[in-house]
Amino acid sequence: MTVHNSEIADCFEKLADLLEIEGANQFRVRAYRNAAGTIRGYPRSMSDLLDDGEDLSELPDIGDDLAGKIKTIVETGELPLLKEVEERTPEALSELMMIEGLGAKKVKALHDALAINSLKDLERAAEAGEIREVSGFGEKSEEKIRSRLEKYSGEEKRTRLIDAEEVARPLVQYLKEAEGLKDIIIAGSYRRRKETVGDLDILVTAKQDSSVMDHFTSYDEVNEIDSKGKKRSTVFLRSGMQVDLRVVPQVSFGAAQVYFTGSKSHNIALRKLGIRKGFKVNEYGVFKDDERISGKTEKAVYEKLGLEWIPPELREDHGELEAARKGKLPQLITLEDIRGNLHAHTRASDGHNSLKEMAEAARELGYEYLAITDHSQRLTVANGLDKKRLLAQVREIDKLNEKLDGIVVLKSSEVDILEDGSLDLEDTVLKELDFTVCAIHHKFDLSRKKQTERILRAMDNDYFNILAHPSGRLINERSPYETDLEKILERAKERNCILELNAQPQRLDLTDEGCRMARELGVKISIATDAHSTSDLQHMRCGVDQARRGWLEKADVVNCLPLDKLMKLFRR
Ligand code: DGT
Ligand code: CA
Ligand code: CA
Repeated sequence: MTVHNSEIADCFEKLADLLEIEGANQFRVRAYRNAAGTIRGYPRSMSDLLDDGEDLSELPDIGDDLAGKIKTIVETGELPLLKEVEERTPEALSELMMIEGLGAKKVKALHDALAINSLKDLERAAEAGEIREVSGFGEKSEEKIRSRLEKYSGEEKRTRLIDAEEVARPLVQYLKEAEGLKDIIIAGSYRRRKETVGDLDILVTAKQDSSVMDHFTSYDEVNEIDSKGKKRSTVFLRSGMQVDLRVVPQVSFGAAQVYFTGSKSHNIALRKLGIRKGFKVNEYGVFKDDERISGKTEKAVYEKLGLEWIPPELREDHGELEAARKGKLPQLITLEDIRGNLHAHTRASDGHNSLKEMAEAARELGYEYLAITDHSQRLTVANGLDKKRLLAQVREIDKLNEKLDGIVVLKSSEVDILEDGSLDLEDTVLKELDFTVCAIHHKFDLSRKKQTERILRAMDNDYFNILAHPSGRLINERSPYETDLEKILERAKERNCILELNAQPQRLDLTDEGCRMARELGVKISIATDAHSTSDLQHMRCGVDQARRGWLEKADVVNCLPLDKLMKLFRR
């Protein structure tokens, strides 16, 4: 059994939640949360690092104590401290914190006043109108809780792509060891690089007498075998993830890849196109009068239908068939097109590494430039930089650039957009920067009209360059704040502003649809990692995946530009 990073992170997050509900020291709570953040999304698994004898206390935000706890979880699958805390404080309380608007204090208040210990209790109390009676709550907040509970329970549980990768990679590794296995591919939404996946759809080809099905169902992460057959089996893994494995004939491998990569609406459009041409299209091939005329490779299947091969990220029936027919598919951006990163933090605010460490790590990735965008003063929780500290950092970057070869560090700031749309730093400071990254970090619940106006007004500032994480959503955690994206894009176009596609795996903000809108309106995008540590710089690939789903080409993305061209773009 391998313990995944996401499980360790979940463990620490739960511990942080419960400790916070108990009213524990804020620093202690934050230490567990930060550690969870480092571990989730870390490019290598903690269990591998330990196997290689690495010192975990050298990871950002992990001290000796936490390193020891990680080791315990990896070795035993549990954390004794969490068990201990769970005995005092009902475990389900941490789930209540998943309801938007319920922080630790409110959860504790509800627990103390109404003995609410679970989502069920909360639902019952909200229905009975008891919540409004608790001090700190009112009719309005009760109503909010009720509607959010409804939304929460109605949501199907989907796994973030990065967490799915962590489950999928070792499974594929394992399956490859099966006797007689030939090809293997993960199809479905995973291959389309959707930001969340419902389940994994794995396709294999194998020799006649292959033991791949037995091998699959005896994987030690399998929790439950839902069905097992010669051609298809479905299991549930310990992580809760459903996995479908299909063994398909070699002659149909291409057709099966097309079919099971989907999306369903793409498949339906293909089938309709086939019918118009007198063909039957299914997971076994393309057929004319019951004779298979194609199916071995994806390319051959598309070709028979008069189409160029379509990249999986585009297979959503959003016009890709027509583009493929006319030979006008976009030349989708790739990770290799990226020349730099325009959003990164250092230890000066809430990052983990020094300026120099970040710059060297970016150089290691082959980048020409890295922008340091520590928070502006208002964000005290993130140790934001006031005017004096920012200007000192500017001088420090100038000095570093003189010494450093092979990469240029850009001077920037993640400037808070205040409620009235003004920026958190004066123009006299902003003019010392190469460009700005501006973002909303508070007052998420303004009306759509007010929130939109706030952003439009911010863009009127001549020093505004990039709108960071434009919707503020956190996948599976926080809904986007409400805005009129079209209006924002139109103003961005007018004012020469850029929108960010934040590549943090839990943000991926803009959405794929937002990217498409931006491209259509001619607004440029910055794909940026918002890195808080050197390892976070690796998340660029997650942003590129999302950009590809949004039809973006190299020319749409500002950090594909060489530095001189980029700097011209920033001058407004
Ligand atoms: P997910 O798992 O919810 O993230 O989304 P998918 O796209 O992976 O969907 P899934 O796992 O239900 O099925 C995998 C693929 O199989 C899907 O993308 C397209 C194909 N497929 C499934 N059901 C149908 C169907 O009823 N009609 C057609 N034409 N294709 C289907
Ligand atoms: Ca799927
Ligand atoms: Ca499936």
